[in-house]
Amino acid sequence: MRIDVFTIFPEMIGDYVGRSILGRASDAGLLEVNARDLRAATSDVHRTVDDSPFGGGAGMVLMPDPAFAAVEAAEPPRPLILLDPAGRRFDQGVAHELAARDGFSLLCGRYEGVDERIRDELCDEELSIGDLVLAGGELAALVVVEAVARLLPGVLGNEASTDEESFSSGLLEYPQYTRPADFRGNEVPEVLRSGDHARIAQWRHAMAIHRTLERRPDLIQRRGGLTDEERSLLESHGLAGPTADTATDGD
Ligand code: JBZ
Repeated sequence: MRIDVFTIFPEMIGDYVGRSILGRASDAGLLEVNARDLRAATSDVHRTVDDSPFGGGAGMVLMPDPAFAAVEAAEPPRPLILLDPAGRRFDQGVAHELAARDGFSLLCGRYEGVDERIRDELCDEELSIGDLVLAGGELAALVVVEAVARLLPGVLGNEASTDEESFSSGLLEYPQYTRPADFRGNEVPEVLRSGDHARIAQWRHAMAIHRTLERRPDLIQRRGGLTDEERSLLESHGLAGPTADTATDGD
């Protein structure tokens, strides 16, 4: 898979990719991430990529010419996706969509935003990683690159990514413990030290459902609510089923 990232901070992208699981994926030939400098095609002495907005107002806007020139020179894999707060929300479903392609490209906004011609005429889609305010699209781009790359066969090392297929799909993770068995008086649950793998699996499943119900009831709703089996699993572990609050939409 080839991913081109257009940015005024190409070293940020290259550094993160090189220091993470993505670096190993690149070395293994599973992934090619090209960080492309939006200043590459500028010819003025200051290598200008931003200008003040027509109509006035605070801040600066990413100019169309450097962005168009950088993209036209690279002929990047499409779709070219603008990271922007106005974009479609990026989530695991979108990560799977992108992971199914041979490649795609990301354009990182900076300043107060990008010239509208970049959005309308250069980019194919827009994505946002969430309702939070960033100074630029670079961190959002890295979120997308990592979430997609870890879905590619071979990238995680374990071929058929276990978490995507097991009972846990759509649930939060169960509690994890490592040594020591007693840390400052807080003990690891007995079941995890029992060696009874069936019982451990049941406990983990129950805890995953319980935690999701408590913290992210919206995820339970999205899976279509609890099955009868899941309800009895909770009950057999002494865990409360959904309260009146979480059993309904909250309305
Ligand atoms: C994003 C100006 O550049 C920005 C600013 C905020 C922002 C992005 C780019 S991408 N927020 C998001 O994914 O929500």
